[in-house]
Amino acid sequence: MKAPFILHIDIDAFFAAVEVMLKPSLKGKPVIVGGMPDERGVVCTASYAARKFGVHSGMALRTAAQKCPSGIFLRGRYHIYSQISRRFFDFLNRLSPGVEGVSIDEAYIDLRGMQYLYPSVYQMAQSLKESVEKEIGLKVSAGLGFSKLGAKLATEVAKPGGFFFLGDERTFVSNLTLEKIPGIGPHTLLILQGLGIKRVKELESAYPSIWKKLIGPHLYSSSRYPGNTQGQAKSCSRETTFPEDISDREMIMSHLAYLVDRLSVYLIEHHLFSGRIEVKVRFSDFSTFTRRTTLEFPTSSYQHLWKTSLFLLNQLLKKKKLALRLVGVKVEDMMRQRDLLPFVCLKSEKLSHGVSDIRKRFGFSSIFTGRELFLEGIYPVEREGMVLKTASLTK
Ligand code: TTP
Ligand code: MG
Repeated sequence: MKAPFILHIDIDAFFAAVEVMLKPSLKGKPVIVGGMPDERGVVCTASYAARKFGVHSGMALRTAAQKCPSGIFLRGRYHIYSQISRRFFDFLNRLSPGVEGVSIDEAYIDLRGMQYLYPSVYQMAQSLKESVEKEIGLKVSAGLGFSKLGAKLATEVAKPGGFFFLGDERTFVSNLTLEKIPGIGPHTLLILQGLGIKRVKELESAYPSIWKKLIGPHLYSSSRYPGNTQGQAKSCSRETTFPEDISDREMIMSHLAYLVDRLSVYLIEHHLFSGRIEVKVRFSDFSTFTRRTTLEFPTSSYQHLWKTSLFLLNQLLKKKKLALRLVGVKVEDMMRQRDLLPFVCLKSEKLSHGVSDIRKRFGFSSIFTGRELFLEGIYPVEREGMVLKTASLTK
């Protein structure tokens, strides 16, 4: 089958684009989502108009304000972004049985078998891109490829708003620097750079066996097709930078409890169970540590996730005697309910599902744990949750 059958789609400037859709007077303006210019915390995303000033995701809000004094800063409304993300994935899942979610606004779609409905695979890809845009009301970029890597790299070329096909993926990839290749971590990168290797083609000629291991599978193995994960992300995380550094352990625990609660709701809503959990802390000197563990059994229950996160947090807090700047939590190794029937009757699992049903009817904030209530005095409480300083929905 010698045709490019993998489509990668990524929503342009996602959070900022949603804000513009909801308030069209922001169109073409430098919109920066993440918080106010004088606040701590980082930019979640910026509109393309703001990017022209050098603003990007992850940049400190204060730096963004210096670079772009005319920026329109917004805190972000995460429940709206997740609703739109759900619509995006529901739509993709109706198009193809092979959809692999990469993050909140990004997915691979397996087009095999659908080509008979269109005059060519290119027209099919373009037409699907347009139908996604129509469905969600936002511009997306799309890349067509023989492999997931090729499709994703094509999307990067297509951004913003375009559609692209690399053609000869192997040649394109061989000209890239190594850090562009997913799966080559900082450690490997450092070793290879130490050997004087910067580009993929240098690796291929000097160490063909390493090239075969690191790059080959991306381009040629059967795993180059999107897995049938029905739009399910491989991991999901929630983190927040505090308005001020916190040394009070109870208060740190309350923040973590809230983030764990949000993750539990995410898992329940998506009929997923998590096999692993990771807690992250950043101390006031910006040093960052993470600790992860395999859960006793896959779960979506708040109680189980919380118990393990608290254990990990306590270990992390021993690292330094400093106040904390950020706390975060991530669930990984997610699996679907149907693979786990023996576990789903557990009492705490049922309790979390019950809480989730109440929240569906009356809003997230209709029910909180006692520990979460500590946060009420600090953050505004809206129907769909508390408005933390930076509740980023990361990959
Ligand atoms: P991206 O797809 O990486 O970025 P984007 O959609 O804003 O812009 P583009 O794809 O056009 O380059 O991430 C999707 C959303 O995830 C983004 O709108 C905001 C959120 N996000 C964070 O909250 N923190 C981050 O560090 C990143 C990279 C993204
Ligand atoms: Mg995007």
